[in-house]
Amino acid sequence: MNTVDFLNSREDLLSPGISACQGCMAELSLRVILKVLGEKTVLVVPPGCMAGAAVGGWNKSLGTKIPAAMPQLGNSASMLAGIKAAYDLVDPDVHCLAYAGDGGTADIGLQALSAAAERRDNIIYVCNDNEAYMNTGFQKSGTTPHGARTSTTPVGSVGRGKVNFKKDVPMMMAMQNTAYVATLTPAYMNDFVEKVQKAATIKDGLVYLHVLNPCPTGWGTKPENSIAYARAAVQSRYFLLYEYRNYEFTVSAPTKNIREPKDVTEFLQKQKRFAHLDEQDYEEVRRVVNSRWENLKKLAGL
Ligand SMILES: Cc1ncc(C[n+]2csc(CCOP(=O)(O)OP(=O)(O)O)c2C)c(N)n1
Ligand SMILES: [Mg+2]
Repeated sequence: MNTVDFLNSREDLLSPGISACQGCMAELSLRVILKVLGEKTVLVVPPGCMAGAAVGGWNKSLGTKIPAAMPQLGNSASMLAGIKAAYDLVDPDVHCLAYAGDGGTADIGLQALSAAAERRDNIIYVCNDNEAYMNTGFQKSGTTPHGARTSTTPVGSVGRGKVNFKKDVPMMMAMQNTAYVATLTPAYMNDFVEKVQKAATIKDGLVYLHVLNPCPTGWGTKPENSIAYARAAVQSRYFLLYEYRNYEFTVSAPTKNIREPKDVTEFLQKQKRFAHLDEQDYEEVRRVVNSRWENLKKLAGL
């Protein structure tokens, strides 16, 4: 069955319509993940866009058809590990899923996440990376890229966007031998669905899925172009698609099959958060993108 038919055959477990911003890829990604994992899933979503828009729900009812709860911003992994321990007593096949933002993952929730991976708690932890604290008004996070304008890394007489570079959380998780790590984005839906399907089969520890989800509101892009930005991120090697399991890295087909990578400007140029960047900045981004790709090739033995 092809991916479209497969997804159409699965029950939609998220509130109908779109309750987030137009063009929000975080909502699409969560919808697909829930379709793949199915109704025997328990969800936690810490404060952030998806807790507010999709899961917290309206009129005192949940926005999901499955049990969902909101942990604190920093403790999703530890709270979910406790939920999983309780479910293991009644039904070990229940998927325990966290869908956390990049701020809740790369910054404030990192200790809880790393500890759960080290304990090999059998939970599925998804980082919805929209590259800033979006729900509270575009503040910089650890995964905000170099140069990006946010409300805490302004552009003008006081600065030129974020000075430091993006924290590479999936690589950190691989380096601590997390049971399964994958990077994914909804622009490559076959790859996306395959990785979530694989995540559902992992029984020996924590699954960490890092999803790049363009955010039109925070990035200053048109809602109808979100998928195009996600595709440009992959095609320029700004965002590398790969998997890690048992000390082995595998570069995923959409990244592996790139013959002529697009220039990073394909990804950066029409985003308002990068509007102030000049050729020297682009060159710096190219240098980092290239180093990360060379590093991944070595790890994957390419
Ligand atoms: C300890 C703590 N600090 C700050 C907040 C306020 N807060 C709520 S949502 C949010 C943004 C979270 O950003 P991210 O995790 O990237 O998720 P996004 O909003 O981008 O989906 C913040 C800072 C909070 N809830 N708890
Ligand atoms: Mg975010």
